[in-house]
Amino acid sequence: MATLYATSYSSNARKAVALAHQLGLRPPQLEIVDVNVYAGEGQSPDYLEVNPFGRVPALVDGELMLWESNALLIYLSEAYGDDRYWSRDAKQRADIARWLFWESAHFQPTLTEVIGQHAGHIMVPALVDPPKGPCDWDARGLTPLLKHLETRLAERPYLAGAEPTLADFSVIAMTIYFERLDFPFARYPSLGGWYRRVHALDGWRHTNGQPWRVELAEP
Ligand SMILES: N[C@@H](CCC(=O)N[C@@H](CS)C(=O)NCC(=O)O)C(=O)O
Repeated sequence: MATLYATSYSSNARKAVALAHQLGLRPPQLEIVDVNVYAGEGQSPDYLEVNPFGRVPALVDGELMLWESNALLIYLSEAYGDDRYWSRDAKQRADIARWLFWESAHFQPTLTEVIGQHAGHIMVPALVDPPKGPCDWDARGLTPLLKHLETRLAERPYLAGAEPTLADFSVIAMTIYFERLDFPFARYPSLGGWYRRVHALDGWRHTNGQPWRVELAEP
């Protein structure tokens, strides 16, 4: 039996919860344990044994203790998914891997800078001060990333081709805040179409239902 540590407030954790559900992983094969890192639960000595950085998600599977959400996606797909949503073809796999690295190194850090306080304040207002103004969706640094997504997704329905892959499960994660933060979907129609397609996948729909639904506080 494997254990996935997650919380619905975490976009990174929801990647792994969504993929696990999409792959058909259910208890007792995979138990999901809620660790509310925003209430300090990530800092408990027991949890720090699992992830020394006290963050979610993390996975324990026998001897393996794994953290970093995109590494979890690869592992779940290889260990339990027969490489579904990943690939056995070297070129296709490289393309998917490129998106995982890009998400972690560029897309997520840039978005965190631009919308982190807005999203944080909506989710955990007790911990995060209100932002000074609305999100700047034209912030320098973010626009080229969004434009590239738009161009890519005008050419194909999913990031790495005709079918959903780990690339989509990864890059979609930070977009869970987009609707609430008035993302200008009209300016990015292909990105918007992809957003709706990925959110309609069984795994992502699952993260929008209890107990994984993020209960957003009213602003
Ligand atoms: N690069 C890591 C980031 C993990 C991460 O920062 N998780 C956040 C939630 S999205 C967290 O646990 N934050 C709690 C904290 O910083 O103490 C990953 O992709 O798994």
